[in-house]
Amino acid sequence: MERSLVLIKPDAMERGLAGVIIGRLQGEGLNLVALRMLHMDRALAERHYAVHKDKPFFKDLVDYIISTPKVDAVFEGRGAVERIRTIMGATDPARAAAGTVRKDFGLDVQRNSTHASDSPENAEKEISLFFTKNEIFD
Ligand code: IDP
Ligand code: MG
Repeated sequence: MERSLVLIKPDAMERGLAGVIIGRLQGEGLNLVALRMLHMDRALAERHYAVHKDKPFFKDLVDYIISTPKVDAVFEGRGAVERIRTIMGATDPARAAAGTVRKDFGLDVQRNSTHASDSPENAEKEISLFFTKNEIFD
Protein backbone atom coordinates (compact mmCIF):
# COMPACT_ATOMS: atom_id res chain seq x y z
CA MET A 1 0.00 0.00 0.00
CA GLU A 2 1.33 3.42 -0.98
CA ARG A 3 1.10 6.52 1.22
CA SER A 4 1.21 10.25 0.45
CA LEU A 5 1.52 13.36 2.61
CA VAL A 6 -1.21 15.96 2.03
CA LEU A 7 -1.02 19.46 3.52
CA ILE A 8 -3.95 21.86 3.43
CA LYS A 9 -2.16 25.14 2.78
CA PRO A 10 -2.96 28.49 4.46
CA ASP A 11 -5.05 29.88 1.57
CA ALA A 12 -7.41 26.88 1.87
CA MET A 13 -7.39 26.97 5.68
CA GLU A 14 -8.40 30.64 5.66
CA ARG A 15 -11.41 29.83 3.46
CA GLY A 16 -12.54 26.82 5.49
CA LEU A 17 -11.74 24.28 2.77
CA ALA A 18 -9.91 21.59 4.75
CA GLY A 19 -12.96 19.38 5.14
CA VAL A 20 -14.01 19.72 1.51
CA ILE A 21 -10.55 18.76 0.24
CA ILE A 22 -10.16 15.82 2.63
CA GLY A 23 -13.67 14.72 1.67
CA ARG A 24 -12.77 14.72 -2.03
CA LEU A 25 -9.83 12.39 -1.38
CA GLN A 26 -11.98 10.09 0.78
CA GLY A 27 -14.66 10.17 -1.90
CA GLU A 28 -12.10 8.84 -4.37
CA GLY A 29 -11.57 5.83 -2.11
CA LEU A 30 -8.30 6.97 -0.55
CA ASN A 31 -7.91 5.90 3.06
CA LEU A 32 -7.21 8.59 5.68
CA VAL A 33 -4.59 7.09 8.04
CA ALA A 34 -3.22 10.18 9.88
CA LEU A 35 -4.58 13.67 10.58
CA ARG A 36 -3.59 16.67 12.69
CA MET A 37 -3.48 20.45 12.80
CA LEU A 38 -0.07 22.08 13.12
CA HIS A 39 1.38 25.56 12.97
CA MET A 40 4.75 24.75 11.38
CA ASP A 41 7.84 26.59 12.52
CA ARG A 42 10.29 28.03 10.01
CA ALA A 43 12.84 25.22 10.51
CA LEU A 44 10.32 22.49 9.64
CA ALA A 45 9.01 24.48 6.66
CA GLU A 46 12.55 24.93 5.34
CA ARG A 47 13.21 21.18 5.70
CA HIS A 48 9.93 20.29 4.01
CA TYR A 49 10.74 22.58 1.05
CA ALA A 50 14.53 22.01 1.09
CA VAL A 51 14.50 20.87 -2.55
CA HIS A 52 13.42 24.42 -3.50
CA LYS A 53 15.98 26.29 -1.36
CA ASP A 54 17.75 27.83 -4.37
CA LYS A 55 14.55 28.91 -6.14
CA PRO A 56 13.67 32.62 -6.21
CA PHE A 57 10.31 31.89 -4.58
CA PHE A 58 11.75 29.94 -1.61
CA LYS A 59 11.58 32.62 1.11
CA ASP A 60 8.08 33.73 0.06
CA LEU A 61 6.95 30.11 0.01
CA VAL A 62 8.24 29.47 3.54
CA ASP A 63 6.70 32.74 4.84
CA TYR A 64 3.40 31.74 3.26
CA ILE A 65 3.31 28.12 4.48
CA ILE A 66 3.93 29.19 8.11
CA SER A 67 1.42 32.07 7.97
CA THR A 68 -1.43 30.06 9.54
CA PRO A 69 -1.89 26.66 11.20
CA LYS A 70 -2.74 24.00 8.64
CA VAL A 71 -4.17 20.52 8.44
CA ASP A 72 -1.70 17.72 7.72
CA ALA A 73 -2.84 14.28 6.59
CA VAL A 74 -1.55 10.96 5.33
CA PHE A 75 -3.62 9.07 2.79
CA GLU A 76 -3.06 5.47 1.77
CA GLY A 77 -4.15 3.45 -1.22
CA ARG A 78 -2.93 1.63 -4.29
CA GLY A 79 -1.10 4.19 -6.44
CA ALA A 80 -1.98 6.88 -3.87
CA VAL A 81 0.82 9.31 -4.82
CA GLU A 82 -0.10 9.59 -8.49
CA ARG A 83 -3.84 9.43 -7.84
CA ILE A 84 -3.65 12.30 -5.33
CA ARG A 85 -1.44 14.41 -7.65
CA THR A 86 -4.10 13.94 -10.35
CA ILE A 87 -6.92 14.94 -7.97
CA MET A 88 -4.95 18.06 -6.90
CA GLY A 89 -4.02 19.16 -10.43
CA ALA A 90 -1.08 21.13 -11.82
CA THR A 91 0.98 23.39 -9.53
CA ASP A 92 -0.39 26.54 -11.20
CA PRO A 93 -4.18 26.63 -10.73
CA ALA A 94 -4.48 28.51 -14.03
CA ARG A 95 -3.04 25.46 -15.80
CA ALA A 96 -4.79 22.81 -13.70
CA ALA A 97 -7.39 20.58 -15.35
CA ALA A 98 -11.11 21.18 -14.80
CA GLY A 99 -12.48 19.52 -11.70
CA THR A 100 -9.16 19.38 -9.86
CA VAL A 101 -8.73 20.81 -6.35
CA ARG A 102 -6.27 23.45 -7.50
CA LYS A 103 -8.48 24.51 -10.42
CA ASP A 104 -11.50 24.79 -8.17
CA PHE A 105 -9.87 26.38 -5.11
CA GLY A 106 -6.29 27.56 -5.88
CA LEU A 107 -5.69 31.33 -6.02
CA ASP A 108 -2.30 31.50 -7.79
CA VAL A 109 0.88 29.45 -8.29
CA GLN A 110 1.97 29.92 -4.66
CA ARG A 111 -1.45 29.87 -2.96
CA ASN A 112 -2.52 26.64 -4.63
CA SER A 113 -4.41 25.18 -1.65
CA THR A 114 -2.58 21.87 -1.17
CA HIS A 115 0.70 20.02 -1.03
CA ALA A 116 0.87 16.40 -2.14
CA SER A 117 3.96 14.17 -2.31
CA ASP A 118 5.41 13.68 -5.79
CA SER A 119 6.87 10.15 -5.47
CA PRO A 120 6.51 7.20 -3.08
CA GLU A 121 10.12 7.76 -1.90
CA ASN A 122 9.56 11.45 -1.17
CA ALA A 123 6.24 10.61 0.46
CA GLU A 124 7.90 8.38 3.05
CA LYS A 125 10.53 11.08 3.77
CA GLU A 126 7.91 13.82 4.05
CA ILE A 127 5.58 11.73 6.21
CA SER A 128 8.42 11.11 8.69
CA LEU A 129 8.91 14.90 9.08
CA PHE A 130 5.27 15.35 10.13
CA PHE A 131 4.16 12.14 11.84
CA THR A 132 5.63 9.52 14.13
CA LYS A 133 4.96 5.85 13.36
CA ASN A 134 2.35 5.54 16.10
CA GLU A 135 0.40 8.55 14.77
CA ILE A 136 -0.28 6.63 11.54
CA PHE A 137 -3.04 4.03 11.65
CA ASP A 138 -3.99 1.06 9.55
P1 IDP B 1 3.97 21.03 -6.34
O1 IDP B 1 3.39 21.57 -5.05
O2 IDP B 1 2.94 20.92 -7.43
O3 IDP B 1 4.74 19.73 -6.15
P2 IDP B 1 6.56 22.35 -6.62
O4 IDP B 1 7.21 22.67 -7.92
O5 IDP B 1 7.12 21.23 -5.81
O6 IDP B 1 4.99 22.13 -6.89
O7 IDP B 1 6.57 23.69 -5.76
C1 IDP B 1 6.27 23.66 -4.38
C2 IDP B 1 5.35 24.83 -4.08
O8 IDP B 1 6.06 26.05 -4.30
C3 IDP B 1 4.12 24.94 -4.97
O9 IDP B 1 3.07 24.10 -4.57
C4 IDP B 1 3.78 26.40 -4.83
O10 IDP B 1 3.12 26.68 -3.60
C5 IDP B 1 5.17 27.04 -4.79
N1 IDP B 1 5.64 27.44 -6.13
C6 IDP B 1 6.03 26.63 -7.16
N2 IDP B 1 6.40 27.33 -8.24
C7 IDP B 1 6.27 28.64 -7.89
C8 IDP B 1 6.50 29.88 -8.59
O11 IDP B 1 6.91 29.91 -9.75
N3 IDP B 1 6.23 31.03 -7.89
C9 IDP B 1 5.76 31.03 -6.60
N4 IDP B 1 5.54 29.89 -5.91
C10 IDP B 1 5.77 28.71 -6.55
MG1 MG C 1 6.50 19.40 -5.10
